[in-house]
Order: sequence, then C-alpha cells, then structure tokens
Amino acid sequence: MSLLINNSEYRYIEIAQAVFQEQFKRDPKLELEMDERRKRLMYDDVVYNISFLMTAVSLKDERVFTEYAKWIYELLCNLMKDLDRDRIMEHMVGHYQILSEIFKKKARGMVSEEDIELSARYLSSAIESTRASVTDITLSSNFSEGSNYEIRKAYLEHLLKGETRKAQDLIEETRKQGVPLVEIYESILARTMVEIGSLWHRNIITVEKEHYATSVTQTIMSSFYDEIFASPRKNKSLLSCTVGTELHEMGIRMLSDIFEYRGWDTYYMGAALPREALIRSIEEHKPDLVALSVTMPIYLVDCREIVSSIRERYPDIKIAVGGQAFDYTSDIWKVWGVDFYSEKATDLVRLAEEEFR
Ligand code: B12
Repeated sequence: MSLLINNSEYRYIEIAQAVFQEQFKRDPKLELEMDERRKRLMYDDVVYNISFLMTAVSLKDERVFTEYAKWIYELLCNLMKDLDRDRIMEHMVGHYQILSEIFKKKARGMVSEEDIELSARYLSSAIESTRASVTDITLSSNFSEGSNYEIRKAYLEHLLKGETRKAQDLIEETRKQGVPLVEIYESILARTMVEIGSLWHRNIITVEKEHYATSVTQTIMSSFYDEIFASPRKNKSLLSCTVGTELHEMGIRMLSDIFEYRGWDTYYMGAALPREALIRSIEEHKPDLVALSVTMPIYLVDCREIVSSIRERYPDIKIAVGGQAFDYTSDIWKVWGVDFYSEKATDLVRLAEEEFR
C-alpha cells in the first residue's frame, strides 16, 4: 500500500522516523516479517497515521481516528496474509503506544498541551478499537441489497473483466428501458464504485482496476450529457468542487450533473481547487449555492477553513458540504455553520429546491 499524505503534515516527519525506529527496537520479530518493500510502506503508513491523528485532533473528533484505525487494520490484514489478525493487532497496538510516548516528548512546542492530551486519548481509543476489530469480521458489503442489484452486478463484472463496450451497452440499455437517470447514477454507478473500493481494500483487486473502473464510469456519465443539459432552466446556479488535494471527484461530479439535470446552471470545478481560486470563481459566477465535497477525512480541516473563508466574504451564499468523509465524524458539519449537509446528492437537490422555491 502506498497512501498519499496530506502535505501539511511534513513537519511531523521527525516524529514518524523516531516511531518507525523504535518499533523495530521493541519488537525484534518485525525484522523477520518485513522485507525492504514492506518497511518502506510501513514507514509511509506511520506518516499517514500521524496525519489522520492530527486531523482528528484539529477537528476535536475522536471518531475520525477510531474509524480510521479500524479501516487501516482491515487493510493491513488483507495485505499481509502471511500474518494472522492477532499479530497485526499487536503491530498496530505497539505502534499506537510508541506513537503516544514519542508524541508526548517531541510534539511539545509544535502543538498545544491540549492537543497533546487529546492525541493520547485518541490513541488509546484507537488501541481499544483495534483490539475489538480482531474478532469483528462481519465486513461484508451491502452490494446485493436494494433495487437494481442484477444490473449492478453485471456492470461490476464487466468492469472487472475489462469489458468496456459491454459496460457501456448495459447502461445505455438500462436507460432505454426507462430506469431514471438519477437512479442509474446513484443506485448503479455510484454503488458499483463503492464496491470497487471495497474490493481494493480487501486486496482482491489492484489499484489499476480501480482507475480503469473510474475512467469507464466517467465516460458513461459523459454519454448522458445531451440529456442532462437539455432540461428546462430554473435560473439558479451551483458551484461545486472537492477541497484540499482531494482527488475523489466523481461523487461531486454526479451531484453537479443531477443539479444540471434538474435545471440548475452548474459550475463544476473538479478536484482540488485551491482556496483562492474557489473564492475567485464565486466572485465571477455568483452562484446561489456552493457544494463542497470531502471523501478522505484528512481533508476535513481544509473544508472547515474554506467554509469559513466563504462565509466571511459572502455571508448570503448558501453552502452545502457532503461526501464520505463525513460518515467518519460525529456530525462535525453541525458546528461549521453550513446551510446543508446530506449523505446523498439527491437529498441535497430536494433541500435546495425547497429553499429556493
Ligand atoms: C475511484 C476511487 C479513487 C480514484 C478517484 C478518481 C476520481 N476521478 O474521482 C483514485 C484512483 C484517484 C483514488 C485515489 C485514492 N483513493 Co480512492 N477510491 C475510489 C473509490 C473506488 C470510488 C470513489 C467514487 O467515485 N465513489 C462513487 C461516488 C459517486 O460516491 P461518493 O463520492 O460517496 O459521492 C456520493 C455521496 O457521497 C454524495 N456526495 C459526494 N460529495 C458530496 C458533496 C455534497 C455537498 C453532498 C451534499 C453530497 C455529496 O453524492 C454522491 C452521489 O450520491 C472509493 C470507494 C468508495 N467507497 O467510494 C475509494 C476510496 C474513497 N479511496 C480510498 C483511498 C485510500 C485512496 C488513496 C489514498 C489510495 C488509492 N486507493 O489509490 C488515494 C487518495 C487520493 C487522494 N489524495 O484523494 C479509500 C478512502 C478510505 C478513507 N476513508 O480514508 C476508499 C474509500 C477505498 C476503500 N474502501 O478503502 N481513489
């Protein structure tokens, strides 16, 4: 695994190095279990873990870190099949303990005393949730639940087999048979992509399959554009993007397409739009609603800051936030003063249409 990290966390590199070395000192078995490649990835993970810890601390939301601890534990179990779940739990618990000790010593002066205390608390909750995860193996996804399962399954199979044409034909045929476009987006394409992510997390498919599935799905979405842009106008506008260096943009693109289809004029700005560029775009387009999307919890802090910048400059513009990152928080959006949050794109359309009736 090689996970991208939040650039802002480079100042914690010294702590990461100390933690990494201390792990090998305290646990001699590690030398035998880790070849050079694994060592490199393990180091990346230490940096990534610190990045998540600091995100949780900055948001003062313990859940961001405990949910992450469960996710990374499962990922490692799937990647290191030669080690059993107990042994990986030992790795992670040892890692969190060492991180807690080193953080207390080295982070003084970098972060406040309150944050050092919070880190210690969150790390000990992560230890508990990792220990509990050893026997919690009910991870099966809900892919087969709900409507359109047969189509979703066939679409997934085409993606996994690299059958681009068949995947496109299947969706085209589904639309011809009268399945509403919004249902195709949310119940077939989006849910299949979530399943693709789960297959990657379980180490069943590679990252290149994930990239391929993304590109096929995006091409299929573009094939609906004639229909999407032909709908009668409502004289309302939406500006949307992802925040931080968040690359996951398909969700917010779906949301923007659904608004466009419902007659809004949309300015979809794609992934990772810098904050100043976003402000300039708002100035230029004067949208009625700005929608910000976050998938990876490490970008929640960027989102919070962007919300307050927009609020400061444009108190009358409505702001919506959403995306999977919020599933791993304790409803953090409630304290950010946003106008809307919803899990699904269609729910935001409904809320916005009520607001701007
Ligand atoms: C495709 C994909 C990628 C693509 C993204 C390409 C692109 N152009 O978007 C690429 C390959 C770049 C990628 C990279 C990474 N990914 Co990725 N990726 C995915 C995957 C498989 C699908 C994402 C997707 O499109 N889903 C479908 C859309 C439609 O769903 P959605 O985003 O949730 O959007 C819906 C709602 O949330 C809502 N919504 C979204 N935004 C908003 C905004 C508002 C205002 C509202 C109201 C609603 C709303 O509306 C949408 C429609 O209902 C997910 C799996 C998953 N669970 O989704 C993993 C996943 C998100 N990735 C993951 C990871 C770890 C990574 C990488 C770190 C490593 C990797 N796998 O390569 C990097 C990080 C990149 C970065 N810095 O951002 C993890 C994240 C885990 C976590 N919680 O931290 C996931 C969950 C996989 C997993 N199961 O572990 N990824």
